This record gives sequence, structure tokens and C-alpha cells, in this order.
Amino acid sequence: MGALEQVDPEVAAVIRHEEGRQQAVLEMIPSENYASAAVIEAVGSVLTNKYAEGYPGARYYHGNRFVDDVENLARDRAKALFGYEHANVQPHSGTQANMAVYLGLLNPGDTVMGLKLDAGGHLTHGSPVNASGLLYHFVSYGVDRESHLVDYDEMLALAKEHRPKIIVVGATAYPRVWDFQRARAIADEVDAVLMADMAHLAGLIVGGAHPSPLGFAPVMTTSTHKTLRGPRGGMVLSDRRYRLRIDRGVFPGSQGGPMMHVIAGKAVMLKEAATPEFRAHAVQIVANAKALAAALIDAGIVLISGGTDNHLVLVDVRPLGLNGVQAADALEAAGIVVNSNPIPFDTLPPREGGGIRFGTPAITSRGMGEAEMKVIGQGMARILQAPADEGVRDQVAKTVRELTARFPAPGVPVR
Ligand code: DSN
Repeated sequence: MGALEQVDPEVAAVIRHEEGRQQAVLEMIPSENYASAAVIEAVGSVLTNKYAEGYPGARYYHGNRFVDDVENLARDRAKALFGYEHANVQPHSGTQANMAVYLGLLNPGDTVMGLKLDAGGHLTHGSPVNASGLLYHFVSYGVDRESHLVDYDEMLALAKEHRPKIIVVGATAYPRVWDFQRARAIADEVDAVLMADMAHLAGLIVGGAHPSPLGFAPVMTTSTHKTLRGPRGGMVLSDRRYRLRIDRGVFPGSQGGPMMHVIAGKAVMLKEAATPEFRAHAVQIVANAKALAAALIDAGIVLISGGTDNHLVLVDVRPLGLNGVQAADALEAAGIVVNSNPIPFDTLPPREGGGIRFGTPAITSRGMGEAEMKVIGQGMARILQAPADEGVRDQVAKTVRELTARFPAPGVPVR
């Protein structure tokens, strides 16, 4: 970090400290991961200097010979990886990807359906404090009170009543598999477009560790930095028939110049994700989550939906006398980083949350397997059951130090 150290030692120090933190903790927020050193190198390149409003071959600025190449690489690799006919790799985030689809396919005030926030839906699935909920008329379906599985009967009944133009499937906090075939049948019944927000699941889909929405949802959005292990950003994949409207929804609809350095990082990520090693990694993420869930259940912890089919686990911490923030604070004190989260039919305000959400993408990227998950799950349960016990905290923190030393975080310098 030669130049930065010289020019701005304060920022250099922050980055060094964050590198140390990332190496030292078990990062279990299920939407976080480690981009590879190659991805970080691309994002840190001089492509950040280039303005390229428009699309390859049709830009509003000159000098795009090389950035056109990198955007075409990213688009072609995205199409090949997910099987869709069209890819837009410019969205700055998953949120931007979702908003661009709405902008391209809807008029303000149109009706859309998405999963309720406390059932695991995302802010862009119609939260009243988000632009999605302010600009469009969202109707929310939920999960069953007992099983915590998506209530497709409710989805159908609401769809028939409200005739949405888009039905969004996908979530930020849903531990089970989506039934795309059933959702498509519901969308067809009311002539809606099925849109799959696969921000959390895209990397699993690549590895066959979660079904693909291809063939059921003509539009798929994703962020690129979660299970895909790319740079911060988003993408939209779609059937050819939506290409122009979605491209216009991204630019000029909701964004100006694309971040060409980030698009270069996405291209690198898409190459890495197309390898057999990545597919095996995706399968391991799910195997690890199941092992983690089993360890927690064995220790008496209550899991939303009783387990997991994917990369994440949601725990109801209310039976432990805690709210989500208190539980996450206790775990972080031992070096285990999770986030507080609302849970279905939550009785606590969203700021506290009745649950915690965590998962295995980042710790699987470190190379950990099911044996380590058992140890981690047991440690987490001990802390959740005795959050004020300093002896327990110190013992678990020691285990965390041993694990993080044995399994270094990839792409994060050790100084
Ligand atoms: N913040 C992301 C997550 O954690 O799931 C969603 O945008």
C-alpha cells in the first residue's frame, strides 16, 4: 500500500485494521464473502478513470475500445454461466438491478408482489420506506406460520385479487428452496412476469446447489458480491424480449456512467465461477450450512423453518430471552459476526429483531468443512445460552482464533 500510505496514512490505517479484522473473525453474515485477489486487482485498476455511458458499441463518450471489450466479456460470461439470453452487468448493486427492472417493465403506481420483509423479503420488494414501495403498489405474500415455508396458496390468492404485473420471488432471509415452477404457474394465471431476485442464491445456482429460475423466471436479478464472490455490484439476466426495456431501465433510467473497473471485476468473478472448483465450493456451502444447523438444533437452539436447504440459518433468539441485537453482540464479542434480523411473525421491532441471520459462504471460502461447522455451531449455542458468561466467551474466542489461523481468509492480506 505504498502510495496510499504516503498520501493518506489515516485511510491506509483503516484499511489495514479492516484487513486484520477480516482475518481475525468468523464472518458469518450470509451476504458477505471474500472476493479473490484477482477480482480486487481488477477493481483497483485504472478502468475507474473511464466514462462509458451507454453500452458496448453504442456509447455517449469516446475512447471505449478496451472497456467495450471488458463489458462484452462480462456479458458473454454471465449469459454462458446462467443460460439467459441477455445480461446487463452495469447495475451498481442488487438494489439498482431490481429498481432498473421495475423502471423498465412498469409504470409508477403499477401493482407488484413480493415477499414480506419479516418473512425474509428485501427492502426493494416493496418496503414502504424504499423507493420500490413509494413508486409502485406492492402487495406482499408471506410464509406459513407453522412451517415458515413460502405460502404459495396465499401468493395465488393475492395474485388473483390484485393482478400484479410482476411477481418477485427471492429473499434476503429465507433458508429454504424456492419452487420456481409453482411461482411461474401463478404468474401465468394472472399474466404477470415472474422475476427471480437471486442475490443470495446466484452462487449456489451456478453449482447446482439450488435450482435455477431459468425457464421459469424470464427475468433474474442478482448482486455479485455474495455467494458469487465478486466485487460489489449487481446484474440483470433476462430473456431477449425484455432486453431493450431492461437496458433502458438501467441506463439512462436509473444510472449514469457504468463503473468499468467493477465490471472488470465482475468479468473476473464470472470466469472464476465457471470452474469445477467453484461448483464444488457451492455444494460445500450448503453441506456446511446443514452441518451448522444440525449442531445448533442438537444444542437446543430454535431454527426458523427447523433447518436450512441453502447457505443461511435463521435463529429465533426470543426463547433465549434475547433480541437479535443482544444475541449478535454476544457472538461478536467472541469473534463470530452475524446480523440481527426480523423473523416471520416477529413480535419485536425491526431495529432489534427477534432473530439472528448467519450462514456459511465466507467461512466455506476459507476452506472450512463440516467438522469445523460442528465446532462453530456448538460454540455459538454455548454463547447464545449464556451470553453474559465471560468464561464461555473466552473459550469460544480461543476456538475462533485457532480456526481463523488455520483457515486464512482468501484475498485478504496478512500483514
Ligand atoms: N444487505 C443485503 C443482505 O444482507 O442480504 C441485501 O441487500
